[in-house]
Amino acid sequence: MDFLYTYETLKLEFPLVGPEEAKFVILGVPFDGTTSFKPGARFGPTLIRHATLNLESYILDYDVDIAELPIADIGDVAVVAGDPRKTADRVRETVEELKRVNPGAIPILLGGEHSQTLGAVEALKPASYVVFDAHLDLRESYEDNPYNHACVARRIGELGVREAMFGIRSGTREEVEYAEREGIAWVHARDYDFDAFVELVKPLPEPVYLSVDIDAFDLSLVPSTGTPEAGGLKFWDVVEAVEWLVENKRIAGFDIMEVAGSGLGDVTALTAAKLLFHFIGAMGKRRP
Ligand SMILES: [Mn+2]
Repeated sequence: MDFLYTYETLKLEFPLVGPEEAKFVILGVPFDGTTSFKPGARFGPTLIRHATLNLESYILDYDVDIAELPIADIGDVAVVAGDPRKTADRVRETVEELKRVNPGAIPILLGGEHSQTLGAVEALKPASYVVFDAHLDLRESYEDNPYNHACVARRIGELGVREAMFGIRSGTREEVEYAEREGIAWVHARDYDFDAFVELVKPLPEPVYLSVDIDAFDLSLVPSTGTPEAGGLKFWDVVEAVEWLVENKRIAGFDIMEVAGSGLGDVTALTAAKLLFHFIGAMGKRRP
């Protein structure tokens, strides 16, 4: 099938199926129009796909070969340069198109600015939003734009979606007060552990949209990202949380965002690719 706003690009190298029959559908969002600090997120989707060439499709942790799972790659969204709202509209329409032909598909966004998660959440209407991020992203507006990457969690909360955030180590006093007023739960990266994750996520209503802003990880794992912050999470901490989530909650969609970089073999993209394979592998292992 053809999507209105996507185009062909580098794809995962193992056998893929069409979006109509896929369980997992990859969509690149090469947008970095409101990046505040370090540019390059427009290269994230391509760099992540390229980084997967370095990985075995067999995930030995789970005894699952993800090359045997029905995965589609529908290419990248044609972005509207500099306009996060119009680009997120295209993400929303693409995900809506996908869900019309294949309601059971799980969209997986590879980004690209975190602002674009909003489009997928609008399309999927999940009950809850679980996010790993260094930043609260709860600003009303930033640089005169309410659809700036620094506002994405605020916009998602306004849709009536319950939110829980992990790996946080950056925000303004206003954002902290807003979270408290609205009952938005968040865990500082310094206080993060598996028990804290399960305690907050267990009561959340399903389905859950899971978003990983790659800057949640420690800087050593993700040097190329739009707004890097020292003091982040370990790789296996996030994988363990993802495993619990896919085992215990219905998943509406997943994304890995804010991967930047300028060259093949980028460390940040390698971290993202490994996480991508673990998400799909853990989903594949999950009991039906
Ligand atoms: Mn962030």
